[in-house]
Amino acid sequence: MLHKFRGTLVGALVGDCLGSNYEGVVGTILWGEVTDYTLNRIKDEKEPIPYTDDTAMTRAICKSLTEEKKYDNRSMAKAFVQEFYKEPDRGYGAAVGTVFQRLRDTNPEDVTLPARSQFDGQGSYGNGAAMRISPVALYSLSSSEVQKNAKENALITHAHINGVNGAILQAEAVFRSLPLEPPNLNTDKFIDDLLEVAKKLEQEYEESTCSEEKENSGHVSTSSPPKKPFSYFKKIKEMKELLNKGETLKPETVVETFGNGIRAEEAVPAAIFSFLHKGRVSFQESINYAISLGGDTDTIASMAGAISGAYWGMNEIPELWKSKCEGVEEAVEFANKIFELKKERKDDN
Ligand code: F2R
Ligand code: MG
Ligand code: MG
Ligand code: MG
Repeated sequence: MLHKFRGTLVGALVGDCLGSNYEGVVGTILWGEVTDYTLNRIKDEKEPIPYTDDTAMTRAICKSLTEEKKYDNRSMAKAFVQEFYKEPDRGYGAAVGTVFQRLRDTNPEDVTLPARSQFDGQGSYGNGAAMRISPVALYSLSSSEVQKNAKENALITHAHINGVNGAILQAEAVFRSLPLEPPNLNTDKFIDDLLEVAKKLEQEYEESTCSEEKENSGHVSTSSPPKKPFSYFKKIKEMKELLNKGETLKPETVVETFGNGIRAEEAVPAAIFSFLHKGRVSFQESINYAISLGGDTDTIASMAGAISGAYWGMNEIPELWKSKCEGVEEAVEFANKIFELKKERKDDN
């Protein structure tokens, strides 16, 4: 199992580093261009290929977990703030810096407060919570713990339900890949499990907004939750249909179906799809494929890399990528520590 913990964190890291070369490219990218970069041109890189905010925040989660030896949201918020002010130029989202500034300057008792005031009280729907969440999947002992910790973690920066649910589903995808034995991936089962999670999340949200409306009737509401959240359930169902068509899928069709943007509702399904469609072939294919979708390439490749790395394990990640990307050693060290921590937690239970 240790090689799968390492695979998860190093998989997320190499996806970020390699994908960042193309972040923001509009439209899909030719397969030959992607593979020429990831398998040939990077051989000439003299300096390590730098990681971006995706990895900086993943490392902050690892740091908090391994120092506290438990999940603690105040410590998580502190780790994000420290990491951001240490290296603010790692390519963070435009709005998330304001959250870190308010966390640092006001030190609120409730660390989710600054994020909740963004975007007229709706919060950010960016993919920044999902992109960093893989260590939470490694640390957690059960699916319900994955969901609880991922939600708490997301809320530090992303109050929008679509940002939160995206993080939960990404964490679940990593968690559910860990025990699988490659190469015979049962994609239908994998999707059905995620469908169940998405359905429950959407039902819970509907129930909570209904009871909030009842409580607020006659009062002026201070926040404005989105009335109809994005349905990850429907999108994952489309994923199943697309995969079962058995045709060669044009990347354009895939981008039309899922999108490839900075919104969690686009990037998370695109990453899960990249794993299910190409990740069953090899780790390498899932990264190259995720990048070829264009758009938010570092983040989609990083999330696909975390899921695929959890499935294939460290040994299946190309040596070239492990030797060229910045921060591989630290990712391995964090994986080792979280592995030990989880073992201790299992023994105590
Ligand atoms: N920021 C980037 N890429 C831009 C270019 C970086 C360049 N390489 C450089 O170095 O300068 N990438 C990173 O950001 C994404 C994660 O973003 P996150 O953490 O979710 O940030 P934020 O600011 O919360 O949300 C992103 C933007 O989405 C829009 N937005 C979010 N919620 C909204 C809402 N409710 N209403 C309207 N707009 C909303 C805003 O424009 C936010 O700034 C990853 O791709 C990571 O790699
Ligand atoms: Mg980034
Ligand atoms: Mg990105
Ligand atoms: Mg380093």
